[in-house]
Amino acid sequence: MNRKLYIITSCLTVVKAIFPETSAAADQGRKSRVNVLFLLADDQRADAIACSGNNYIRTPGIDQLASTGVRFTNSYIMGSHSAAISAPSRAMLLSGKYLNHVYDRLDGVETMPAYFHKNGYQTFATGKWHNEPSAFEASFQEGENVFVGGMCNHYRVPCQRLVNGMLTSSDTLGYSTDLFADAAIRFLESYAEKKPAAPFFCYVAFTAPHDPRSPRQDYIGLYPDGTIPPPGNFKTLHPFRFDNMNVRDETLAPWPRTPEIIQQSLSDYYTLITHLDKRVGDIISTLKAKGLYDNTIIVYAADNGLAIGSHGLLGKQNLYEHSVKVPLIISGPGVPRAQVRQAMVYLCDLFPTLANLCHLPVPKQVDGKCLTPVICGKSDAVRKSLFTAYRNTVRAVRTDEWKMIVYPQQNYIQLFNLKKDPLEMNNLSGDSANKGIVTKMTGLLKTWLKETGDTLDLFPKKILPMEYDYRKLKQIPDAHQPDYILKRYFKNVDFSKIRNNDKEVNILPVKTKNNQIKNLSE
Ligand SMILES: [Ca+2]
Repeated sequence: MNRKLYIITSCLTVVKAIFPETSAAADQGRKSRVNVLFLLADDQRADAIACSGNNYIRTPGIDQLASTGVRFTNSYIMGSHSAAISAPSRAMLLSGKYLNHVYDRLDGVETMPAYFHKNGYQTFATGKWHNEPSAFEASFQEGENVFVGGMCNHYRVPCQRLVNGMLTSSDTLGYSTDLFADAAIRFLESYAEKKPAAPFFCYVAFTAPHDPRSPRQDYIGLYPDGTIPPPGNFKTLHPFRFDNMNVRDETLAPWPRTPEIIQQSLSDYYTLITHLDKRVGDIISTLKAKGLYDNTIIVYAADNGLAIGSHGLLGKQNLYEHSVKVPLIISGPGVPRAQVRQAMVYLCDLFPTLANLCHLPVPKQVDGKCLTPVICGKSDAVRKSLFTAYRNTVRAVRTDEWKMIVYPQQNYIQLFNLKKDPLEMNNLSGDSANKGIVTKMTGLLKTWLKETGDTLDLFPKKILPMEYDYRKLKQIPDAHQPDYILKRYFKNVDFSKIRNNDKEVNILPVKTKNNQIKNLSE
């Protein structure tokens, strides 16, 4: 026995002699330790769940979760420094830090699962990991069907397993949502069988409903084309140029967008979500069947939203509400049932919140705020305004009532009254009556820039044009797109010129310890 271990053991012996612990008390102590099941969707809009008021999508599993917990209607990501939103979004979620304090780099950062493990938790993960593989290895003790990367063909997911602290290759085949749900269920069943003293932190990161929006074969047609209306803020084209109008997500349908192609996209998108919802229900059923449900906090969230026809856009590389707002539901011990909260929150608030709900010390190194007072109804808010950022091209700030989006490179401002105009259709910035509001919002924005270490110049000397020619934009499918997608959304594209007839190159390279991952996509 080494000296350090001997001292610890000796101390424990002394403590036990002074405070004898009955086995019943020990059992009770174990029972009071709360488990965490963290369910994360990829690219799911906040309004793409039925309980948000969406009358077209069917999500009974997620709705059930909301009816047993607290649903947040104003939960956000802070944004991204690159077009690959998911990597910084997850880094912020897992570190509890603001965008410019972590970017997409988790190496050397104490992540939420690592913190829980340090505090006696058994940690497990399955699904997407869009940060350094070495950070995954440092964060979890067990991992099955782990996909390291940004996106994949849902039928061709290169899965890895965590063995002895290192990610190894694995030959698993199946549809992504099922691979990850089944791995989570196997973990929960095994945990229930072994009955370990340690509570669990189980992280399940789905790749749905991220594109390719190709549903599992038997789900195709669940929402027939044309049955879901385009979003209320549908436009055929975005009205002005900003950032890169030809960014990868925007190439998934031709320009100008038509109501028909957006309706098709929504049919596929909702189908992926309903499949995901079914498997979320299966995971929660497993918790119940194994007697773990009553002692488990369940979180359901997504890493970012999506435009999918709103404002003439398809992707999440913008700061409109549909792209930065995400679903967020929390249920379990200490959380009231069937409540809705309107407080403005970030996903990075979840690290201190979950630590608090699990009776762990709130970590000191985080920027996020503990939401427990809001969850319990003791407070209405944790912040008075909320800031979002996209690359070096867009910044936004919102309050309960107003939202201002600025495009410094175009010297252009949008001002929306979110209470009267939640779809951000009516830009009021030019109205002289709103001059004071623009001044106030600009002041708030500057404060946020300072607080988050954002050095963007809001007033650059060089101003770029707002006009653009949509006919010059090009649809270029990447290697992840299966035939189902090519036939539906890339009808006029000559694949022979851009893909070298190599449609099968859609397996991402397996990464090993200390390899830097490449942001293959969003
Ligand atoms: Ca995403």
